Amino acid sequence: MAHSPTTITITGAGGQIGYALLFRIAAGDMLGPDRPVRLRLLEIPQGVRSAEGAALELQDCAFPLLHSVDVTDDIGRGFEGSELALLVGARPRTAGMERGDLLAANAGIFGPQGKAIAEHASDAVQVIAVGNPANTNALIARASAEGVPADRFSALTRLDHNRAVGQLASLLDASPDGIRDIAIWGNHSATQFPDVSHATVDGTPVPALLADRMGADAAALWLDEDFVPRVAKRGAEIIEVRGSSSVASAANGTIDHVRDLVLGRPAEAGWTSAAVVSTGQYGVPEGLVCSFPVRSSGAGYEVVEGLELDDRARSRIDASVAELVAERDAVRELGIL
Ligand code: NAX
Repeated sequence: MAHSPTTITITGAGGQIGYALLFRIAAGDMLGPDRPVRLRLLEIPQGVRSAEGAALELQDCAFPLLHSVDVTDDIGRGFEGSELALLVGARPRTAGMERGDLLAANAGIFGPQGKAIAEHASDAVQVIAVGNPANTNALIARASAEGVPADRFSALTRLDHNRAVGQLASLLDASPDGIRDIAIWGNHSATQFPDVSHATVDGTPVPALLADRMGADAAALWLDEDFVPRVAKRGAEIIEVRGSSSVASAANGTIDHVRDLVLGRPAEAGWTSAAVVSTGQYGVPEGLVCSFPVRSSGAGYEVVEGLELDDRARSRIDASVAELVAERDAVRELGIL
């Protein structure tokens, strides 16, 4: 039976990531070749022309799956009937801006969007925060979306996950396909912990592979001083080399995140990573939007539980979670939560 069109809202659709995302969604890369899409591009007035330009180009692609495109700066209309709300537009940090200022500016975006989602979106809506600070923006949207269940909110750490897979594939001369069970823990920030302690390459444990290749001490050093900071600070590296921030890879991570969330991820593909609302797993305070290793059978992400964490992992995860707690507390101090 033919699927009816899925209604997808993309905020910040006139921006860079929006431009990389829209064409892949319309081509069927996100929901597959049998699901038509109805796109709602939500912008602020200054971004509407750019989104309208993208809409013209979408028309020029004549994508068979593209049911319709609606560009608006009306928040209620933007989320009307939305089944997938991709919250990409955000207020970037500018020179001299303190964390509190950044959180307050983004609360002014993600709070009203959460409320509009509760009022206008489909009962089945899934909300994905991409705009930074992504974890706390998801927390703010959730707090403002009365009646929408917590498990409908997630934030993007799939780009970090893919970056970790890419780094390991390159070092070990392996195909990314053969790499399983990497995990990104914590915040989508420089404090995140990319964890390979449970990972395998073509079935062989990564810690053993690294120790064989460089010796156990050198492997531990490589992980702490090369791999972890390289993945965690990859965004800054891209800016330095490319002269502007990650765009195509961020759009690709978003596509991967939503596809696995909605269509499920084959068990043989192993885990992936996503920031979801904690229910207290691994001691992460309830309600924080924290990145965990996750699985999906197509009805949302489930945290992979019961993994053993050594002292190194525990202290790195605790440090990133402490940053999430500080962000949440700063938002509370502003009277937003
Ligand atoms: P751009 O500045 O190119 O685009 C942002 C767009 O959002 C603009 O068109 C702007 O008009 C629009 N916008 C601002 N406020 C809005 C509102 N209230 N409603 C609707 N639209 C609004 O940024 P871009 O490069 O596209 O990045 C978007 C966000 O993604 C940024 O916050 C960025 O930091 C974040 N990223 C998140 C990543 C992740 O892995 N979670 C990685 C990539 C990226 O850094």
